[in-house]
Amino acid sequence: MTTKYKFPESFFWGASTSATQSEGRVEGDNKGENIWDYSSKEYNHRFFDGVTTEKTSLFYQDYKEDIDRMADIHFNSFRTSISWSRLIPDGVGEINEQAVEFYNNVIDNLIAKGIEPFINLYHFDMPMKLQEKGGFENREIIKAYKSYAETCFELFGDRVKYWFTFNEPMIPAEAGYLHDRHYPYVVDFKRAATVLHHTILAHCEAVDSYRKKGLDGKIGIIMDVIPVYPRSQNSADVKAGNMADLFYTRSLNEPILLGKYPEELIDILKEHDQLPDVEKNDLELIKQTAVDILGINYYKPRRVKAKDYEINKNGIFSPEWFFDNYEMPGRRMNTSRGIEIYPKGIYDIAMMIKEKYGNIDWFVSENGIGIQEEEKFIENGQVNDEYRIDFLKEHLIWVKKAMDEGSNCLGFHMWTFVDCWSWINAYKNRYGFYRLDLETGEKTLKKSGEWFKTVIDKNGF
Ligand code: BGP
Repeated sequence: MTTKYKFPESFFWGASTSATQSEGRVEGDNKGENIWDYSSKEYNHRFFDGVTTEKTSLFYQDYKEDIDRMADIHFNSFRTSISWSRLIPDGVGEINEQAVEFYNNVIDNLIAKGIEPFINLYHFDMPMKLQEKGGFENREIIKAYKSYAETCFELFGDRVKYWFTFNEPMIPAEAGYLHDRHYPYVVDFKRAATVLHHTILAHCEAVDSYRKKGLDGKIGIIMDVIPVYPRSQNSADVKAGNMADLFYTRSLNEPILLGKYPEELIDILKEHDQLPDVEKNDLELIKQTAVDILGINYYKPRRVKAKDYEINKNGIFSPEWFFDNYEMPGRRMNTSRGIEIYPKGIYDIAMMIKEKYGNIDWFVSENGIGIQEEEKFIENGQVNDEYRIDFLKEHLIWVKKAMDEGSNCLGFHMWTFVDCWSWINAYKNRYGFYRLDLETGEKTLKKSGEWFKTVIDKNGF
């Protein structure tokens, strides 16, 4: 069969996961608690079927076999994160030697199998001890994060060549401090803005530390640079779209990728008394910091319309004062996850990166489809997930088109490798190339995993 969509020889193929979602905990591992260990226990009703972080996918104990499983389907790269609270149980201070050994083993095993480790430092998982002191709301966190990042560079920087400071830094601010989805379940825009500002500064400090160490590798960040689609070209809809873009995308992309907060945002926040405290050197630091590589997580587009009703502006300030989310009639849905499927979005992102953000090197760091009750699709012991193959094909075709038009896309990582635990949804929706049997811990390759192997072998399909 001919390969219609051919990717470059050097293309990164693999999958991504995160520490908290995959490692699990075993007795005596000396891991410190993080906000997910805590909230999945204390706010158990908020998690699907009440599943906590205790057992998540068992990567801590199965890492050797799991890396063999990756090699079996010919991955040449894999992203996971380091768990801050595993490495430094109190967030600052003493290092957990068992964690050092674990991460060394993971990195060494990956390299031995020809799989490039992509290591992320923070995937939503604040150590509980630091959350108790205010987490990202407390400016002190910048120092703590910088020191944690430096510890990681020192311990693993000789072998890890691709580092990432944060995964989707907007989420902890937005879900944890504005929309009541993640712990600490605060609803307060100014506090969310403070969290975001401190996160950006922590990112800048870590990049700076990495550069100063003169290590031979690249450092970047993983974000969702979501394209916004207004309902229509009516000026009210377009304006609503611009506001959604300003608050949820440009507020983060521009400081990280252009070195500057958007002026319009500052003006609006000033007008509504929502500006976080900004110290003298903060803006200079943001201006000086540039990344080498960008990871893009893409799941869904953002559709927006003008507000149906004027709202009472005496309440808690919110970006949703300026727009309504829009459910486009006839949109194609992933009903398990309740989100729209729109493969062209990945192409639009690539073009946005090309046009607005200097065509920086990037890769798809997450893309995938979560399906509830996936056991329904088991045939002869294997999940026959044709829908996942179709989903990946469609997205890859758009990635390829963007590359043909000059986008510097370096690879594609599927979310995820083995079905993993998720924030809020726990094990409700399955995303993996391998199915995890929650009862037995057994991991079996799905049809999509077999298909992905053929794609890697041919560098295309
Ligand atoms: C991304 C996160 C991942 C993963 C994924 C799927 O935003 O970076 O950690 O969870 O979404 O999300 P969910 O499992 O909630 O459907």
